[in-house]
Amino acid sequence: KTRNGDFDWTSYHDLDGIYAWLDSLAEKYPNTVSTIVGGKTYEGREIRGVKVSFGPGKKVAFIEGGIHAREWISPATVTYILNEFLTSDNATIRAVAESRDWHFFPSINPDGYVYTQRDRMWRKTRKPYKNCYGADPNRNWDYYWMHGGASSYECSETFAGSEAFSEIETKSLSEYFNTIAKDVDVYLAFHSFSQLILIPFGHAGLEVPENNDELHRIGKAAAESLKNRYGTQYVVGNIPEAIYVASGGSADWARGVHRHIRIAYTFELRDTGRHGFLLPPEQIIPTGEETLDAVVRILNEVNSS
Ligand code: ING
Ligand code: ZN
Repeated sequence: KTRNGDFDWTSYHDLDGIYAWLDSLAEKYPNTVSTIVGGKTYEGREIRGVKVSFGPGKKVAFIEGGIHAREWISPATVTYILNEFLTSDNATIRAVAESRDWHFFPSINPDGYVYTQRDRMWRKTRKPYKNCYGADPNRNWDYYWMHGGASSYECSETFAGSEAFSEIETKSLSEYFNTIAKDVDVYLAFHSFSQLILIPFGHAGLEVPENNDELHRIGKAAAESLKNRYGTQYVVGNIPEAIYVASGGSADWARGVHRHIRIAYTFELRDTGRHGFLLPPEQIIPTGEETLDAVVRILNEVNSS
């Protein structure tokens, strides 16, 4: 679908537009969708999401987007997938949607996202530090915090924060996550750009998860399904080999602290640099379609193994 009510995937939406659409889903699908607050921000906003549940007794898949403010294709893709799970009549998509409870948080750095309306290339949070604003919320989670690929200088784009969970956004969202973690078995984070499916862990020292082989196998299957749609090529690998050493990421924390969460990936969506963070809005729907194919494949692989 390209439209659901007042919302579509032919242009990028601001935070108020996304939040209003989440509210409209809870009204439109009252038996299936409820709005949830996953945390709060430095400037006093809520980190808002929706829970999608087609019935009791399901494991939970957790989906986050927008941790980096300028990566606009991430919230757009997360809302696209959410919409398909609610509206698709494709039997495979329906079965995957109904195989889990879903927690969708399209924009987990709302202050930063709002700020990108004025400063399009903003990445970090908006908490003021001594000389500069903001920490990198994907260097701020409390698992091997500051163990490589992160900066202690507050003006750096990868400033890890003054301590682990120094940012209210990561601290409050992690506390929310801890309340549901026992039921979670899949964690997916969405970034852009580079066309990668990243496997934990990112810190220095090349620790790999106990199920590294499984994560590579499922990741490659997801990349194959994604490519089958429009030919878009993704590379699959552990974070340090596929991109760079980077510690304090959200999916590493979910996988590393909650060891029963065996399936955790970070996607780097389109493209490979031609447009970079400024991906044209004409690419939102194709990116949504192919990424949905990958997510459906991941869940199908997990559900059948
Ligand atoms: N890339 C990610 C970043 O935070 C990453 C790569 C993913 C690092 C997962 C650590 C963990 O730097 C972008 N583009 O943000
Ligand atoms: Zn990012």
